[in-house]
Amino acid sequence: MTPDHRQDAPLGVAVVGHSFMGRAHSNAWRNVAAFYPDAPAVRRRVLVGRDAARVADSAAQLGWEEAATDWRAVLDRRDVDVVDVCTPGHLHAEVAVAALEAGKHVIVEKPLANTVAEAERMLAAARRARTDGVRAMVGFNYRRVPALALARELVREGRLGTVRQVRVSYLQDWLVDPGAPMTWRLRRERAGSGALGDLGSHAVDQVHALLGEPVIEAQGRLQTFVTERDGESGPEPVTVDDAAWATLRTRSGTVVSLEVSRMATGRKNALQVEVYGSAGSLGFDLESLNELRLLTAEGEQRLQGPRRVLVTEADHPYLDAWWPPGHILGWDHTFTSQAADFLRAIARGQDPAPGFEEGYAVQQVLDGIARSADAGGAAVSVTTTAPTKE
Ligand code: SOE
Repeated sequence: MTPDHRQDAPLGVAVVGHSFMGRAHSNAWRNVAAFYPDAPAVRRRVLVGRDAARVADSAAQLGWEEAATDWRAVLDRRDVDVVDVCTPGHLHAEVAVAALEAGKHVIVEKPLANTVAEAERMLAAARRARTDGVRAMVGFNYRRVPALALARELVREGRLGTVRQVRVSYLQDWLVDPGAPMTWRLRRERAGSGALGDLGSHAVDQVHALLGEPVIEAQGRLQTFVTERDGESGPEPVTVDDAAWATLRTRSGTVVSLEVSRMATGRKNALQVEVYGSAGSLGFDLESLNELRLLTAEGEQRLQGPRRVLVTEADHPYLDAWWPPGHILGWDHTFTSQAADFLRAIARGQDPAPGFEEGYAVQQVLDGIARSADAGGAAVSVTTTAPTKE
């Protein structure tokens, strides 16, 4: 039985960053105790941002006890046990490494880092901290979509037979308009890459999670369709990709076709996954996130065909925490379930999944895709195992 940790002192949480992801994570920290009462209790101690007035407003609106502007000072606080990094990518390594060195459990929004070198430093810090019981996790929240968690179970149980092909795409359209303004997400020094890191990281993590084996080879292509956008003081160069394509090969020989874009007109938030095996197939689309399309070759051939499984039963992953069958979940629930899994891992003294090892592996694949694109699409080897020396 899951132990009840409610009698222990609540864990103090700090979130660094209060834009889109900071809000999504704040919502999770607010709801986690109500829906996952077996997880350790939390206190929402402090929300951190650069602008004192704006972060104070956000903290009040989102229900934080305090607001602060200096994340380093927050790391000195004894009443903060968990640091949740929701900043733009260029700050992930600095904040996460310092937080781990201060003995805080750390969760970092995806992608883990902007570069492999940063990811390596973060992983080394997480490994050192692990020896003191400090835990580190990457926020690949789509692992907590019940339908995708079920898909993973089915693949791992061998229900689809030998998996030969995977198609994974993540399509959005918020950059279709060339008049859409410049943001940090379009600056290499802030974001590391464009659609590749932002959306491709989720796609690659799903491949690793579903198949349970690493990608070992990549061929890639990157495209920037609109090369200049209006910034605060005039036009600025866009220094990241708008879209990326890749063919990946996993260790056992599964071939993956990957496509990500922020310029796919009409696609709002379409993470689509299709897995084709020798005995069946499945399909998922985040825009209908409670559904899995499943084909298992059972019974008479003339009656076979893909069927829609509504993944809302109490024995589907994560559903016992939420609503009765058919009362569907949304995008925000994944963050609450993620927070619950992180807290339980802390309480049990176990490493959460995905940890920094898995975040590092994704970073290596993204780097392989970019290296291949630089080399005109040539196949490049990808090593997803982190170096053991620190
Ligand atoms: C923006 O493209 C974004 O918010 C990503 O950064 C998230 O990870 C994804 O869940 C939704 O889209």
